[in-house]
Amino acid sequence: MDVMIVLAISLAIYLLLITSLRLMYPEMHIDWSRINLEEIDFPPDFSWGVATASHQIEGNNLNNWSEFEREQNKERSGAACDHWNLWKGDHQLLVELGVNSYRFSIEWSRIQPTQDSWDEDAIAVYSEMVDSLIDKGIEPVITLHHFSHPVWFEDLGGFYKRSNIEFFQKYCERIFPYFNGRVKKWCTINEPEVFSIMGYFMNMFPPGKRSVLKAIRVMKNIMLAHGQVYHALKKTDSQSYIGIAKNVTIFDPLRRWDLIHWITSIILNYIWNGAIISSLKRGRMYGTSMSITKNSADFIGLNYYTHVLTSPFLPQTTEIDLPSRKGQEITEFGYPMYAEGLERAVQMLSKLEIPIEITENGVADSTDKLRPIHLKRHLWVLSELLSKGFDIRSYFHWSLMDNFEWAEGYSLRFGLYEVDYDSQERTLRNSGRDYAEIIKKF
Ligand code: IFM
Repeated sequence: MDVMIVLAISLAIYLLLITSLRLMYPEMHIDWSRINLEEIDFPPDFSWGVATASHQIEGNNLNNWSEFEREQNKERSGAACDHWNLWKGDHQLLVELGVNSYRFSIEWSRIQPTQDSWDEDAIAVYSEMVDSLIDKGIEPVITLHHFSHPVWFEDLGGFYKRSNIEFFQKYCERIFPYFNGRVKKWCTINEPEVFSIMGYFMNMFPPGKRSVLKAIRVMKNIMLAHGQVYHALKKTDSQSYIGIAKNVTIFDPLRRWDLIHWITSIILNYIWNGAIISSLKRGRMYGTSMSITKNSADFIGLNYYTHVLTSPFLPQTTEIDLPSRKGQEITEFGYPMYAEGLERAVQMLSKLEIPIEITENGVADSTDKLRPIHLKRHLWVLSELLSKGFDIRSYFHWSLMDNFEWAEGYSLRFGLYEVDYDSQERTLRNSGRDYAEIIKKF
């Protein structure tokens, strides 16, 4: 055959393939200048909340993270927001915002500091926190594992070793009855994909490894841990409402006419999102059958922040500015503000056919220039999704106040309240005022 004909046919096939991909996976962008962000509507039973995590706010925890900070000479979490001592005042901040829901995590390393000891005083403090929230008409939502765990568990190999899952399960089974009855909504694990990829592939989280295979193994184990804990706790109380908080980052091809960019984005979407959805829906993940994870969630928590434009040159760290589309605002985390992605993330998770809780959404913005618009755009998208009939029950803003942002330390500020780490003073930001106004309307 003539070389020209072969080339023409190849080009036609290539174009057909790219066109089909572009049609199948459109990258939605809204012309925000045409949108009235005040036009939103939420049902009266919608839950309005904020979220935090123990290691990021409590201060002076001794766990896998504090060890990692020391070993890698990273910024220390130290006193953090000293929430362990100041929590009563922080609960007042929740009242000031007018939220009716609060998602926080309880720190395994405080409750079970060594393999054989249980700190009843620590449990009593968390118990007091739960009572204080309920007294204020705020629903407590507890996360059982939010990136941090005891040093002894890490020393045994953490979630890298499948046989260690039982330690986590035993801990959850022991702690659950203290709160059950007062706490209905539980998240087993926060962001299984972030935990495994950052810790075992990106070397940004403990234990600081760089291996794809290890990351995949940990992701499978942590999903098994979720499944086991889910079933164990449901056996204790079938009325409890238990899910997992999944970070959905959408991977879009940087150049939408480049097949290699498409292939990269499809692979990354599977590793980050598809594999976990498949474990919950089909009980299969990376070719492994894990029946315990099938239908192991009463709701799916969505932590939504951004999309990542991919090419084969994958970043090896989060400490860089990622590519963005023309006109997109870049947040202080280096990724773009992309509220449209919230709709795509909800569509993705709606395949699970269970209620969706927006367990996190927010922005790193030390000057609060972007946060008000960031908040309003995401709530506008949410309101549209509700009007289209998606079963979304709550919105938890990340975060109540500035806190320790893991590998990024204190440089990134996600709070509706600004924290002065020297005086531990909290100051409401304008975005916090906006959020309170919106909550009041509904
Ligand atoms: O601070 C984190 C949180 O711990 C998990 N989800 C993303 C947040 C902001 O990066």
